[in-house]
Formats: sequence, structure tokens, C-alpha cells
Amino acid sequence: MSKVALITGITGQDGSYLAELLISKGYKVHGIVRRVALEDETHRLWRIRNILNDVTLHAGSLESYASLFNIILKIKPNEVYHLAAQSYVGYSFEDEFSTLNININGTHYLLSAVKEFVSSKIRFYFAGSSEMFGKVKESPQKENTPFNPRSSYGISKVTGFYLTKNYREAYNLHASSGLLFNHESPRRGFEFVTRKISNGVARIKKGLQKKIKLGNMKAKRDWGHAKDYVEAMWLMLQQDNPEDYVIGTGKEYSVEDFAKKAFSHVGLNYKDHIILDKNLIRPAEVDALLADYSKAKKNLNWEPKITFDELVANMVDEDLKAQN
Ligand code: G4F
Repeated sequence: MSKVALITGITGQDGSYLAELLISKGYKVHGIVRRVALEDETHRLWRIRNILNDVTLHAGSLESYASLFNIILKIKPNEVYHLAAQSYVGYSFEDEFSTLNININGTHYLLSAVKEFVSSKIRFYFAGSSEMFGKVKESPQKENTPFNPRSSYGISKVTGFYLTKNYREAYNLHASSGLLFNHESPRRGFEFVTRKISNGVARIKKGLQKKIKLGNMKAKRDWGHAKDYVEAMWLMLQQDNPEDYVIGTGKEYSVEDFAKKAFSHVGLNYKDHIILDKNLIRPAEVDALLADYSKAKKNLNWEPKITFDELVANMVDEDLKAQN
């Protein structure tokens, strides 16, 4: 019999890739969507437009325990992937109340609803983040590196991580957290720096725009491709024992490196097109993140397949196509 998976955040970058992966593995895939008319294929459903006939969408909200409970009661999932969140760090400085509320309470409600079905042995995945390491205490970061978050977003993810750990330890849930480092793709939201750059490069190349405004170009991140990372999420839930895993590439590049590579991919010099905008500099910055993913490699046999150069090229190429 097919396994049943429930994905929160199915309309996002990771949710859409994960849904495709699970469909390819024969799962029945369900997703929770908020306030979107389910027949509206043009708006927030653009990332899952191609698989709309293969997924079942349910109206629900992370703000409502009852809606989450009822969906779980109805579909009886084998696996729950909790990806939905206010995921933009920059925005979390403007509205920390919503960020904390949605990210912490949403995770708590979902865990609590899953716990009510503890005898069904539902497996649970929580989308943790390298932002939990924040102003890093050691480099590279691994599973036991102390957390030191720098934003309400990071704090919300630390709390979600501990909620997940506590439900695992106290109620015997098969619950794991992936501490995912930055992961990008042509489906990335336009507010994140990589997509802002790849989209800007494509528009500049086509003569639609002249400059890109950026904040801190010295910040370094460990950037991978989202397609590789959803595979790691699935692998975590296939293990006999629930555990937490760092997922990254083990290589770090600056925002400037990303911009340089993206512009040179279309034969342009980034220095001619980037403007520093001090308003985009965050009140508290995470300077550098670098993953040690050796535990995932050993236990899950997981490794990233797509390189940084391939990621940048993929994003710029897809944004060029979108301008046509
Ligand atoms: O692309 P970003 O906004 O991603 P950030 O803050 O690293 O967070 C992303 O990765 C996390 C995993 O580590 C996720 F948990 C989180 O949900 C999200 O997916 O910014 C990357 C860096 C920052 O240092 C930022 O200050 O780029 C710098 N930056 C410079 N100029 C900019 C800009 N970021 C944005 N978004 N826009 C700019 O113009």
C-alpha cells in the first residue's frame, strides 16, 4: 500500500521539490495551504502547478491547532514534513511577533496534533536551520555546535528544534530535525539574496534593469541546491532511529562570490551593476556559516550532488528563460 505524506509549506521551494520526490517514490502526497482558493493555479501554487493533479491540498493554518488535528485525523499520514514557516530572516527584524508566533506555535500545534496519534507511529520532520548557529561558536558547524541565534527567526528555529527533541524524548515520537544550511534553486523566493541576484542578472542582461541593490556582500554562506536537500529530509524519516542532522555542502562563499559568478555567467562584470544599499544591512548579521555534514554522510549515505557553480548557472539560466 502507498505511504501517505503530509507536507506543510507544500507551495514553497522545498515543499514543491519534496512533493515531487515523494510522488516519484509512490507516496500519496497531501499538503496544507492557507487562504488560497484551491482552484487558483496562478498565484501561490505556481511551484506545484505541474503536480496539482497528483497532490491533495487541504485548507488549514499553522495558527489553528484544530485545523491541523482534523487534517491528520482525515488522512492518517505515515510521514509529516513540517516545512511551513515565516522563513525570511530580514523580515523577522521587522515583525518578530509574527515570526515567533507562527514558527513556534505552529510547530508546537503540529507536534501536539501528531502526538494524539502516537500509536499510528507517524514520523515527523522539522525544518531546522543553520541560522540556529547564528554568530557561530565554532566552524564548521555540526550537530553538537552550540546555538547562538541572531534573529527572532533563528530563535524560533531553536525553539522548534527543542520542541521536536522534547516530543521525541517525552512522547516517543519518531521526530527528527534537519539543520539545513542555505539551499537555493530557480524556485527560490525573490526576497532571498541568491534569487535577487540571479533575477537581477537576467533582467540586466535583457536590458530591463541596470543595477542591483545589495546589503552586506561580505556575508558567507554554505549554499546548496534545494533538490539535493529534500532527499536528505526523506532519508531522515526512513531511519529506524529519529535523529538530528546537519545538511550542507562543506563549502562557503560570500554574497560577493555569488554575484561575481552569476554576472560572469552572462559575460558581465558584477562591479558595474551592484550598488551598496545600507538599508539592506541587518541590525544583527550572521557573518559566516559552514556545514560539517559528516553525520549525514555516514548514517544517511547522503551527499550534495549539485555544485555551487552548477547552482548559480541553473538559477541564472532559468531566470533568463523567464524573461523571454
Ligand atoms: O538570502 P538570505 O536572505 O538568506 P539567510 O538570511 O541566510 O536565510 C536563509 O537561509 C537560512 C539557512 O541558513 C534559512 F533558515 C532561512 O529561512 C533562509 O532560507 O541572506 C543571505 C545573506 C545575509 O547575510 C544577508 O545579509 O545575504 C545578505 N544580503 C546582502 N544583501 C542580502 C542582501 N540578503 C537579502 N535577502 N537581500 C539583499 O539584498
